[in-house]
Amino acid sequence: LEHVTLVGEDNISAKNPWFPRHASELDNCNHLMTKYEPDLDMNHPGFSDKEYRSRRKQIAEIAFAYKFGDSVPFIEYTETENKTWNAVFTMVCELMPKHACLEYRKVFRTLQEEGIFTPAKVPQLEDMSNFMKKHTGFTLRPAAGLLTARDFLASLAFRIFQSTQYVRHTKTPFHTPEPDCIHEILGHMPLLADPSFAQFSQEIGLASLGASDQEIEKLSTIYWFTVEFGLCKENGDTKAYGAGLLSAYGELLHALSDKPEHRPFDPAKTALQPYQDQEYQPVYYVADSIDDMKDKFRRWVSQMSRPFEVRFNPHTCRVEVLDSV
Ligand code: NLE
Ligand code: FE2
Repeated sequence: LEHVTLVGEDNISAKNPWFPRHASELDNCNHLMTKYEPDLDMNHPGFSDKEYRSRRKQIAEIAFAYKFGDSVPFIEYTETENKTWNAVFTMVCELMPKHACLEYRKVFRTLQEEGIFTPAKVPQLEDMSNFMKKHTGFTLRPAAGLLTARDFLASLAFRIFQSTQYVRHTKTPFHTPEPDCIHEILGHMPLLADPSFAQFSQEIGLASLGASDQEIEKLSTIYWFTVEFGLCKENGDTKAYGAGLLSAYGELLHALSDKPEHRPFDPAKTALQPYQDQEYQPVYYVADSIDDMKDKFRRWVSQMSRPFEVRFNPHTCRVEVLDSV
């Protein structure tokens, strides 16, 4: 950009939806999708478990009360919750060396060495947040459940990841359709502590600010097939980098078997692929590498039709809006 002028709050066209300009405004970006709430979904493993439902409520209250700048409240996880963590963690430790991408394996080891990843206890979000902050500047804020794509993506623009804090039902340790903190911690957080992956995550967030509903749909589809369910090549082998695979061993093995279809990652096509979140995916997209995926995404996203550009100022935690002249 050669000539840019900063655009004030009022000067963005009314056609572009509101978006947060400062990280503190993420306090307003916590709208939930209710489809998987254990209270509302009869198929949820916690539907008939009163104790589980009240525990979920209790932990959701923490997220609703949270304000920007607070540290993430400590949760004393129960014996049952720690047992569920232990089952998933043990499985991931077994499969990860062979099936996870290099970037993931590297951070995973560091988390073990620092005593944050242990078999016995669900890690605290505050400890995870401090760890990520040291490596990439990403931090966490607690979320009560599955957020709308617009709210969730907006937070990434500020290098903030909205993370659930409750644990999946103990009946279904190896796969759940909704996010829970085991998925966030084992699936997402190691890669958010990788500089290149963190950069990609922020860029998809920046692209979402003020975008139309249609563009948000495309960006969340790309997010789905990369950050959640992405595969990549590594020395001729196929590895997983998607969080929904790394936190669910059943789907990890399915994804790497010859059952589903593998297609090369191509943002223009991937962005239009319909998906569902109830069952294992029938289609996965394979990138040559995480860096290659990031380059292809950048090229594709630069053609998006927003009439302004945004850039994040890390000193002020503010997103600056630039009018291209
Ligand atoms: N299926 C994943 C798991 O069980 O960890 C969660 C996916 C959330 C999109
Ligand atoms: Fe996720």
